[in-house]
Amino acid sequence: MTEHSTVTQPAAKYRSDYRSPDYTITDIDLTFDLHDTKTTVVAISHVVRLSEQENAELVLDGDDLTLISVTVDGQAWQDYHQQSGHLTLTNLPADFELAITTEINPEANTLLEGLYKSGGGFCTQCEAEGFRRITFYLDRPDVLARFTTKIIADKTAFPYMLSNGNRIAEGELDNGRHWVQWQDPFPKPSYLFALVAGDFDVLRDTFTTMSGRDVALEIFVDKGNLDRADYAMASLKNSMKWDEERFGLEYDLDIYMIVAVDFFNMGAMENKGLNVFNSKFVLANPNTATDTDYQGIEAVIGHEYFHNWTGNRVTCRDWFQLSLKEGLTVFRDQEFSSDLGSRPVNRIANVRIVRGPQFAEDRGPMSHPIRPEKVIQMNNFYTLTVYEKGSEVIRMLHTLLGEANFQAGMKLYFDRHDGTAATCDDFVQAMEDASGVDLSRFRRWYSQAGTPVVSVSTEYDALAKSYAVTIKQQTPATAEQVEKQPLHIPFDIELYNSKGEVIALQINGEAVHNVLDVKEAEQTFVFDNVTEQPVISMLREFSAPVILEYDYTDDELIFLMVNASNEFARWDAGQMLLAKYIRQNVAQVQQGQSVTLPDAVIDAFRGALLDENLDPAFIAEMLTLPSENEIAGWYTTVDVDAINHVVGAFTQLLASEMEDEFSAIYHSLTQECYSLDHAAMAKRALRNKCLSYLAYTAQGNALVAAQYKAADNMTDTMAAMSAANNAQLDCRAEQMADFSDKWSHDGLVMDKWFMLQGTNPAADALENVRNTMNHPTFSLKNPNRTRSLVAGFSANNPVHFHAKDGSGYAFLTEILTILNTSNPQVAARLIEPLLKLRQYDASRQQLMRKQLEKLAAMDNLAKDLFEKVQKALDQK
Ligand code: B3K
Ligand code: ZN
Repeated sequence: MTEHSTVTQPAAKYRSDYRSPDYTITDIDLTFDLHDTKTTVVAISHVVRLSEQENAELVLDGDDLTLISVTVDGQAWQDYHQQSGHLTLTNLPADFELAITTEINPEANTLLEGLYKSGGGFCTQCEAEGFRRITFYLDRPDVLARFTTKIIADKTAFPYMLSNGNRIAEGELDNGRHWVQWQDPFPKPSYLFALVAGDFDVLRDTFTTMSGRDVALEIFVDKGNLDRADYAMASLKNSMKWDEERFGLEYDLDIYMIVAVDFFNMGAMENKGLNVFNSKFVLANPNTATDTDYQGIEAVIGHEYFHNWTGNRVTCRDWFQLSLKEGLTVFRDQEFSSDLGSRPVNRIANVRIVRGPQFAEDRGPMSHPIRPEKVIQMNNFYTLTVYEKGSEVIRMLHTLLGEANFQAGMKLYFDRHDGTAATCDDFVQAMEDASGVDLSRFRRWYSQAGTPVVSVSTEYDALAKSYAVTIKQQTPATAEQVEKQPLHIPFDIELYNSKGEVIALQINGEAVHNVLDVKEAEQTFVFDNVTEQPVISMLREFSAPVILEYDYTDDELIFLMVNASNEFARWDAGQMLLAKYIRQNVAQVQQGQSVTLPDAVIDAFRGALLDENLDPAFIAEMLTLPSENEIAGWYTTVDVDAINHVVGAFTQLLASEMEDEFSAIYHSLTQECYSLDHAAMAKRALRNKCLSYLAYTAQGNALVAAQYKAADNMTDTMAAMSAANNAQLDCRAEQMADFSDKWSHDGLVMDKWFMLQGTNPAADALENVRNTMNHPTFSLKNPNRTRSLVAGFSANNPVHFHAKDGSGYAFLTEILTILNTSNPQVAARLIEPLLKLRQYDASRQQLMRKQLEKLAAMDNLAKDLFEKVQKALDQK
């Protein structure tokens, strides 16, 4: 850690302080002479003054750099000074060539930001502000330059040397080194720069675009991993085709490269023409990857590809606008997965994330609008709010405008902003102008933080044959924003008669759309010609990221589970029914009473399990209880033990009451041969869901042990291991030992095993986690390993993380103290569960506070942690 990345009182930046730059850089020519510990970077930029002030200073960003020389128009330049992350040049001409030579140490770069070593190779990560760790530069997204990059390295160790754009020249040097030069014709901000050098196996293919151009596709993986790259390649081709068909968007370079690396702080990075990926989102074959892994690969490959238009061709003016590219690109990747696979199952998975961790973020000290107002460390704002809620905001626009108007808005957005750095307002304006839909109140979604609560009451008037629906909205105060205003909420409803038929909606005799425009704090809609008391389905498709409150009877929910016209609404009714009884039983358990569930509720789930008209993957979702973390979010003060007890008891109750059905379906879904199509995945999903319940019955151990032994794919292997882990079956120990023997050489596969250790429900879970840190495959230097084991425990094992003696909190703090120096970005992710102290009882709060104060007292606390620790400690 250097003085540049740790500061005691880091400064905040505010969205309202945006100023256009005084200078811009139109072209940059980079030369990298790569060496592990001393890489020389020569950056020759064409700088143009934009400011009218002739004496404007040029303030370049730079972190952790050794400055060797500065010249202006070929002359050594003396008028500069270097200070806390900046190189400031003065007395400059209006238009000049700036040459800067710096030295960096990639091997010592454990932050994995800037240029670093991953395994034997070099790679870069520049978003958000990593380019300043490579050279002094205007490291802000509204400075767009054409990049030319020359790379020099040892020929044997680094046969492949890659950068953005097209390869324009290459050659040999006499000292065993070689060079290559790349040119990217598209002006781009520095965060999209990438460089990779190493020795790889390469999977090659081509894609012919809609206008008939051939694009070379290349996926670079570690040697020996070629048999794990096919699915990524297929996903890439599917993405390219889908973006042409659904959005009319064609790829623009002649080559698209993806490099898989083992050391990476997040999922992947959309660098122009040269994506760098966490190997987790590239490498898969049936022996190493589960169906969930495959789905993740498809989504992330799609996501990064879609950024080429939403992010790269049109980028962000400043980092406060991050959701402009991320919310929109998440929306696009969700649509991609939904168009290729099951729309309801994808929607359910996405909604679980919003209702679980995103709503939790809204309640916590880091709560912020999708377009934040104040930032200390930008990397801290790559959040579920910016990404997932950001995508929900785009989805609401799509719901309000419809596909045709939405696509017209996209087209107008590209017509206006292609090749530039834009704002969220620019995007909404294009949508408004193209559709004619008034979005004035809708814009508040960009500036207001928190989760709105929508409470509904209904009244049926048999005499007037009218049905009144009163909708109230209110957003509770959040950490840094107390005042809230009503939002424009698209509220999708349907009414059913007792036969389960849809009642056409009309108001004053006129047909109305099923998406109601809710804009006021309170609004009543009176539907007429309703000839019997209807059952209402609301917030269909989760049409807005809000909490719905309505007093449904059990009968109504059971009715909707069977009769709602779309699968999402049927699932949601099931979830509401479960929620009702989970809440009731948590209260019972707190009173020392036992857990009960009415037969009618069990029968409703039995009905879903046995419904042959339903997609098996959807049935598996119906039978999935909300997570303990999601349930925790329903309470002001969370009782982790009672919640855990109720979830466990419900699982056992459903298992024993429905054992015969689970068993019959489990055996009927045995697959003769493994395949990766959606139908086969769906069957595995339901079969393994049955196993997860059967694990709690008398036949559990035998069944789970047999599945582990017979499994010919990682999905079935992991399903058996998770079942054994969750139900603490006798076969667990043997399976864990066998798996570790078999896969210790492969960190990516072992992550699944580390995750099981982290989430182990056993009483001695923490001791096991500590022992597991000594496993030869484990390393705190690797973000994937760290997340699997440590976050497996701290984020996904609430009962043990929140142990009453505070041991879980103390453990996390030990890890954070180490990562604070080596990789603060990963530390800042891991600290999340500790920030939510306000949601726990007084004694736990005190223990959590003690750990946060310990961190706050560190004299080298990284600004990544500083920002979060301070917010948590400040929260009222
Ligand atoms: N844009 C990157 C995320 C960069 C995170 C920087 N800390 C990946 C993505 O969202 O596609
Ligand atoms: Zn993204």
